Amino acid sequence: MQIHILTLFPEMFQGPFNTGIFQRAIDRKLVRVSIHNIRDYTHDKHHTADDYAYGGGAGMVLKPEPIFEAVESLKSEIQGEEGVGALPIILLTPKGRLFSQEIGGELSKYSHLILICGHYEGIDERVHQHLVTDEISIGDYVLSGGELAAMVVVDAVVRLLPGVLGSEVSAVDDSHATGLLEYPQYTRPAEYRGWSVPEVLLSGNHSQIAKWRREQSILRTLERRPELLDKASLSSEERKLVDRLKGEA
Ligand code: 6GU
Repeated sequence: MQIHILTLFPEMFQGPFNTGIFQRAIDRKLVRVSIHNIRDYTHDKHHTADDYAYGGGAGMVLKPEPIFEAVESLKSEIQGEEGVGALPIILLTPKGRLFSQEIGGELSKYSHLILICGHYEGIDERVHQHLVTDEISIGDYVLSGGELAAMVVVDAVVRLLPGVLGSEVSAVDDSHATGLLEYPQYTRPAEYRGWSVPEVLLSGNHSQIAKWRREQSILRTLERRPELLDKASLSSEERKLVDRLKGEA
């Protein structure tokens, strides 16, 4: 997958993509991330990317021209390559649809993504109306710009690309992959400061372990994020368990 990020602050992207799982994915050529400075697509000598809002009010608005030109230039470059299908052009903005594991999964299917980092003050409406194909927010709070949100989305998507994680199963049990929060994990020592690892995990009984983990996922989800249970796929027995526990609470 090739990911293009358009931003006014390219320096913010030093670091997150140069560590751990991400760096390994880049080294193995499973993903390429290119950062583009929106200012490089301006034509005046001050490289002006924003301007006053028509109608007045505080805050500057990102101008449409450099963003259109940057995206169009990338688009023609990308569409010259072979085997390119639909090309999502995604604006990161608190006005977007709420990002989720499911949306991460959808995005992981594309060969290319273009992400545009918006700014809190705003972006000219013609970009929303006539350029982007999708708008994403990462939560109900306001960040100063879309950069951190773009990093969040890219991280969540890259983990899902085939071959990125050590073993294919690692992503399967992740919190949210199943629609439930993940079960508790333990490693050695079996007892630490008097706190023991649950007996069943030491038993070697794989079906009992799987059953315990599944229950723990359900319990933890019920405790912390009960609304997730409405959408999770549960067996009829698990449904009954949830209804019983809800009744007790
Ligand atoms: Cl995508 N951008 C900004 N500026 N703030 C946000 C956001 C995005 N998602 C949540 N808050």
